[in-house]
Amino acid sequence: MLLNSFLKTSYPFMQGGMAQIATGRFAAAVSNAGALGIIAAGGKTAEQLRAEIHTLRSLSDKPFGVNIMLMAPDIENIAAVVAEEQVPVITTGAGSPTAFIEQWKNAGSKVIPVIPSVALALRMEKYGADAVVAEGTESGGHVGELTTMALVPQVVDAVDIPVIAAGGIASGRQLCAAFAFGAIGAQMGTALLVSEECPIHENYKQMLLAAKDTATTVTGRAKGAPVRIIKNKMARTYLKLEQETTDRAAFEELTLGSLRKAVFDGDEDGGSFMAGQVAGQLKEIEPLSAIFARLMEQYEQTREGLPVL
Ligand code: TUI
Repeated sequence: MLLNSFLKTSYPFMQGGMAQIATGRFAAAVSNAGALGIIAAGGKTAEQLRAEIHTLRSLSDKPFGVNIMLMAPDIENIAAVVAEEQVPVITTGAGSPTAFIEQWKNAGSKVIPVIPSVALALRMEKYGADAVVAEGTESGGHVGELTTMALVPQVVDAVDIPVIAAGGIASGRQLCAAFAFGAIGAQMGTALLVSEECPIHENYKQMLLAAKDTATTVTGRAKGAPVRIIKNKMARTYLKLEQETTDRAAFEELTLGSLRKAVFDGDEDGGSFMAGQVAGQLKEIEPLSAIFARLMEQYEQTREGLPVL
């Protein structure tokens, strides 16, 4: 079964979490354009999250999801809100959601943890996850070690639940590769940052359009909180800071704080501009509908052009 049948969307795409960026309004736009829009709970209080869910429901009657950032300090209350609101799809990141899966499934949600390894995929399957997103280190934000190319086929071989590919997907060719790896569809984040609908500061969009293939770096690897961001003054400061700070929570707060500077203020020196390695591919700002239509067209062309051996 492909992701569009699994999620009841038009396209086999879902949106990545994207803390501070993916509001109810943005997620509604993604869902209305035919993919699965996802509200990011990261950086929000439980009641702020509830308000975003209500905003989305006032703007779209399509399926949607909420992404739960598991390092959040108020995680118990956030987990309770998505259960109370009977959110159709719940994705999780930056940790293991095993403590919440049963609660969410009892509320009728599909639970789709985002994982960076086979071991975590197997654990999620055992605890009742409906599918997993296997996310390669090409992604923006909090990342694992393995590339999408190495990770996705190994996860597909290891589990019996559906696998969605993420990390390094922003074109129809990459979507085609995701299917070749055995995934049922793709999760995308970075590719959607340059949509007209995406509510990030204009400077953030311009940095993405100017980015080259090598524009991103990973901060925090040594401290167990690796985060891929665009190389700027902030990134260089971080790489230095992580040698001095050991407190993971302090690091997360700093990251989310500087993420706000990027998203809302467009602070090119002080902001933490999370982006995946596909940033170098992004060439223009388009409506979401045009991004999705282009991906499908490129996918068809790629498929037809594959060599028959
Ligand atoms: O979660 C993401 N991407 C994110 S979360 C985020 S907000 C944040 N910012 C700074 C510091 C921390 C969080 C920005 N981008 N992607 C999914 C993902 N999950 N990638 C890696 C993981 C992951 C890591 C460890 C999943 C599970 C895990 O489990 C460890 C364990 O065994 O508990």
